Amino acid sequence: MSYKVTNQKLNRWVNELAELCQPDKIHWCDGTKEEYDILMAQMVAEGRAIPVKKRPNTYLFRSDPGDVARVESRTYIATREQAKAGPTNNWVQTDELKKTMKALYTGCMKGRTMFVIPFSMGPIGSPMSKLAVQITDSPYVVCNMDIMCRVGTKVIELLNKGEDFVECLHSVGAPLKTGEKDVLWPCAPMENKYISHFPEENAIWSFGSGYGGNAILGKKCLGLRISSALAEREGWMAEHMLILRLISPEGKKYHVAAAFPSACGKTNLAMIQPAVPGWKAECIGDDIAWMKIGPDGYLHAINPEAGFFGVVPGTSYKSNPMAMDTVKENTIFTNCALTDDGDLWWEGKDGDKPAHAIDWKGKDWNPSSKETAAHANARFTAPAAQCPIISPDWENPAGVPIDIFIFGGRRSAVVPLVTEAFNWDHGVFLAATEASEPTAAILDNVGIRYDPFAMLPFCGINMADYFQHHFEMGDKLKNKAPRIFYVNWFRKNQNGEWLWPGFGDNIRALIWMCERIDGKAGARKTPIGYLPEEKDLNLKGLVIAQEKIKELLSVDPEVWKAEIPKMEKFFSQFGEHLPARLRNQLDELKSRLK
Ligand code: O2Y
Ligand code: MN
Repeated sequence: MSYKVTNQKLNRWVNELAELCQPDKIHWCDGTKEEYDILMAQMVAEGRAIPVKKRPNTYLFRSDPGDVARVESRTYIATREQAKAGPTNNWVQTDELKKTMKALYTGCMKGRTMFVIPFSMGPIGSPMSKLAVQITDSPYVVCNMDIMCRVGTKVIELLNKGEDFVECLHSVGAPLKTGEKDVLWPCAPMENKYISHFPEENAIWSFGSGYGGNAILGKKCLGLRISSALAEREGWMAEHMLILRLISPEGKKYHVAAAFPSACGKTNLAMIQPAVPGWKAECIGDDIAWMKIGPDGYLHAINPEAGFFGVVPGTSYKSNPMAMDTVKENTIFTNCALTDDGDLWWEGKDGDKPAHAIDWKGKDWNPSSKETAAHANARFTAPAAQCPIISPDWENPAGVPIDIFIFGGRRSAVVPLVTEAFNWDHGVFLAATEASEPTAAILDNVGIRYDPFAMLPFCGINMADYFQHHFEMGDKLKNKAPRIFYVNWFRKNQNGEWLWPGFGDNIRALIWMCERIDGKAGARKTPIGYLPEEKDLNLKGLVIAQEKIKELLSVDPEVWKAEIPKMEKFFSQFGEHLPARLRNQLDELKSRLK
């Protein structure tokens, strides 16, 4: 250990867990480049990491085929009473889950090293940040955490001054017998995977998976599930939102926080290249926003993460040139294909398919292969600082003041391009009824999944309490609250063609939002909110048929009436717990549609 730890709670916790998990060694991480390089070199020597020749300091990992994504069915919120977790979470009583998991953790690190990772979510020392310590037996996780969080001795200095920390325990759940040869990607079978959260104790216990959000505990586990509980208790907001700064041709800055369910282009919007000349965008975060009311009364946001853990397939110079440039070096790729010339390939990358590659399972692949070369959830882990449009304020400890909240989903029909909420309560209702069509569906209109605030898999408290918390935040913010909008980039015409070009042209909807804030843009009142007329949108330079714009901005009350029973059914699961203000919003929508 290159530092002294005087935080007694931390020493006690690590000792207790060493006794339980029985690792061969304990390694206290310092987060330095030297440490990262040594761990990577070891993983290369063991055959776990493959250096990607064409990208400096970049490595490819291949996971176990049964350990490729977050597993919602194995993700738990454990509280003393079920009502605290609510109907949308997998609940297990705290003591019961601890008993089950302690049995699994007993001896689980035999033959392995226990790494202790002190880290900060958010700039170290910011009043909006949180300290945490992750214990893990995966060097792959250590290297990912190094990129995704702020790891190191500065965190230890704060802990030694007595600051508290969130306890994050992780094991791949694959102990080694004496002399047993390790597999390349150790993990436990599905029935032994547990991604467990104890929001009443600020603790995370993850077992059996080495992948992504299951193992990089700063991300969804702490960044959203534990933090949504902390935020409710402490009066702030932990949201599944990108943070973006837009700069108008006149140099005025607008800050946007946007929440979308998966596969709605969140990372693309976070790194947008505006198609309207004169407008610029800077990226502050692509996935999580922590927001507090500042001394000025406005809502200030920080990105608690230090890196991007982005989906690789579909990323290209057309869809997201800034992400492509971000991952040119110093990046960890997981489950992509390796080309014969020492680069990576994935479905949706620019250019021709390679004639031959090694797929994500390590097998020969060619364009006639039945399976994809990269896994659909293949990921890159890259430092945020490498993004060419990262904002100079992305690590500002005071955060940035948020002007605009955006919600949205992927809907081939019904939902217009952009809508403005009538007021905060109506905005909470729009967010609470955020919904998307499953992308795997080939046929349109096969059904929608409600994903309120894009938080369904990430809310560590009863979702009804989470809604109520948002109403109360609005009460505190009063006229300084962000204005709330809802977007749908994915509407199609009757022939199944996209109506809107998306990507850089999404700036046109964002410009309307900025102009609404400044009182410069018009709108018409509809039963579902304020919508722009064609003349209110900046469509200069966009070649688009007028009937497409008309359809994108249309609201059919009959079609919307058919949405009401679906919303009622979704809300009904919360019973009496549903905030009255949400019920009122639904009633008001009904009467506006009459
Ligand atoms: O698949 C995983 O392990 C992680 S899921 C994820 C990763 C980065 C950002 N967002 C998500 C998500 O599911 O929202
Ligand atoms: Mn996400």
